Amino acid sequence: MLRIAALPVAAVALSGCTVPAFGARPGPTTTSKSVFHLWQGFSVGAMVIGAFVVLLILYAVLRYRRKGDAIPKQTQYHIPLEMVYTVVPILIVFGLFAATLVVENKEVANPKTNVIVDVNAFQWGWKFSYPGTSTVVVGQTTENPTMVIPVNTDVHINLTSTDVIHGFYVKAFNFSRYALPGVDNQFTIRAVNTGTFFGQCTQLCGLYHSLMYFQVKVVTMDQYNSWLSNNSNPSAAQASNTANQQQTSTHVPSKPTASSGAN
Ligand SMILES: [Cu+2]
Repeated sequence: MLRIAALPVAAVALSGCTVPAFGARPGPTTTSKSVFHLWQGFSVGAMVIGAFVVLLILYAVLRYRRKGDAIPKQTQYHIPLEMVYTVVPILIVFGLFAATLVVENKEVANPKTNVIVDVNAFQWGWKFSYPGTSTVVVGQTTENPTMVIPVNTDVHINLTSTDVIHGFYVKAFNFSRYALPGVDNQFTIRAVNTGTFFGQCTQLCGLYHSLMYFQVKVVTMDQYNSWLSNNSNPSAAQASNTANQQQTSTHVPSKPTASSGAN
């Protein structure tokens, strides 16, 4: 019985790519792929158990359907069977818990790296600054600022908020974190595919929350380095730092091309 239950789990572990996606996507980062495989494992497990339960129900319905008025033999207190149906679900829950723990530990691991991005959320936009350089990208609402990061490299993110709670969410990364005022939320992303990925604020944070977009662009290390030097702007970095300190909730974008269907 346990061996049968272990089969689909082994199938997922050994050949994650041939198992159906169940509506999710592997995404471009190491952790997005882990989350995806966890989702596949949960889905396969749920389907196996669901099928098992349906078969048992069908068996009971057909085998013990009413045949005359005699009450069939009543049985209870089958201790071994009761132990099995208590212990097996507990083992399954432990298995799901352990698999989740492994993936979550990957998500919160912060390996040492030289690539650091300070991500600051504010009403209603994002500021991406690269410590040790004078490169700063700021954009609000429809300006859609872009965070550029190198591929196959651990990128350490320091996530903060200037005013209220925001949510840093990149759908393709299968990842979301709060940006909290007064809290430095740290995490590490390691993208293994290049590309441009859509991100947005996921915490209702005020008037133009629905326009609080950004992009993450994953490029090669060479492209990243040349982008950094091309966008280095000491005076802008200085100005942006000062501006950031002065940002208030009255900072309203000049042209909010609001489309209510945008979000
Ligand atoms: Cu927000």
